[in-house]
Amino acid sequence: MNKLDNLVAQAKDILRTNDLGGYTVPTKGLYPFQWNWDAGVTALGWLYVDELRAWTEFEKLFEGQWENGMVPHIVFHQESDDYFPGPDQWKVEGNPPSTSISQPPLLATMVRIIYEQSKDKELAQTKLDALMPKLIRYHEWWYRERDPENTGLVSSYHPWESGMDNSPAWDDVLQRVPQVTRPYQRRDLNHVDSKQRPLKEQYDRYIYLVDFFRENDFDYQKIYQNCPFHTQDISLNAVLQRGTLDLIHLNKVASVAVDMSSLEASAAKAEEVFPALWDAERHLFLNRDHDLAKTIPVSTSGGFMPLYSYSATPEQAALMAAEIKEWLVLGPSGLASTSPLESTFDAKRYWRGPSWLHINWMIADGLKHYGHDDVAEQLRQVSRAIIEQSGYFEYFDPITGEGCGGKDFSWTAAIALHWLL
Ligand code: 9WN
Repeated sequence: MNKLDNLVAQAKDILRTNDLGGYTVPTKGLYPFQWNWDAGVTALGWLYVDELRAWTEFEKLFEGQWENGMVPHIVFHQESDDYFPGPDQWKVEGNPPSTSISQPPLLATMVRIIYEQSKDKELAQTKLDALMPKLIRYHEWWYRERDPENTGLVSSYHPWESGMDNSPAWDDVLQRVPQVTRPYQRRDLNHVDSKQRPLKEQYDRYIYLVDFFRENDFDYQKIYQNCPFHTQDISLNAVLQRGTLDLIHLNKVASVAVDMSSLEASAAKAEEVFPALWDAERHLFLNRDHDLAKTIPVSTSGGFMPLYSYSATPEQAALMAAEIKEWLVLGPSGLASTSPLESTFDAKRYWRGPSWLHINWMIADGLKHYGHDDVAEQLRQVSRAIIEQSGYFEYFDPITGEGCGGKDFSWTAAIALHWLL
């Protein structure tokens, strides 16, 4: 087998191994359940293995959708002692059990890609038609419950909701969250070197928030008013924006078209407020601290995500493309999750430095949209080089390309099948 065939075979094997029967775990051991944005990216990989299976990934995730439309960040399809905090900590009633927070909503965009690229068009139409009402309810939930004052930006209440858990962007806001005093036992450190994971001090605050949601009966109004962690995450808002635009498009090809005026209005409102998050000196967009009503001055890869949602001006896109090229000089093995120039940069610690393949792909997709094909291709080449060098790890040291975190990782394998091989 040549090198390429070997990489393809390995990636497909990873999806099959991590398949627990209709849903794919991110990696065995470390993450034994179905995660929201992982499921979206992983479905894209299944497209190259088994189209029907790609659609099942979404259907399984939506089994966890709440009455109010929310799609949880984890759906606990079966029990496992490998992960903390599990369903006994969240205490959400429902079958299957789930968490009470969500994750960056990239499902609609992944559904669109799979719908357009699948070969079995009849299957795709049937599956799309069934998924549309669920996707619409999910997006409506974001705007209704997470932006109740119609500011144009949705709120996040937990670093886990950003999917970029220990990003230095959240450090100051997280300091306002008390540390739990009750004992608990982390399980992630049984699987991964502690130098590549969040600190205990951060976990103490993550767990406080889990208790806070439960003690506030998961009531969105109480949480909006009182949650000590309250951010407006630029990356999540960009993912939502792109998803809504894709959903509006999908409504035109679905067998039954519905009134999308409310989602159209939400997308238009977001377009109005994104410019306020642009930082003219850093050449990227910033996250926002809701309670202090100001932007958070930390440069993260999430700040480039408005490329992916088509929310930047051509001038801003050109400045971001140039900035990305500079980051790649300092960290040549994929786009660093935190700027290598930030004092908080840490090449191996999770979202404080390492590069993540699905982020590289989304940003490259945005760069292409704005005509920066050269930088998009550079991101593709460096991403390809790290899997050749290190295999399908969860994330990679952006300076050395060393694989970090969990190995045989589903979304890394999926993005490789879709974008790199
Ligand atoms: C908490 C599954 C998830 C990803 C996140 C990543 C990590 C979980 C954890 O793993 O988060 O949700 O326990 O560390 O940060 O982006 O979805 O792969």
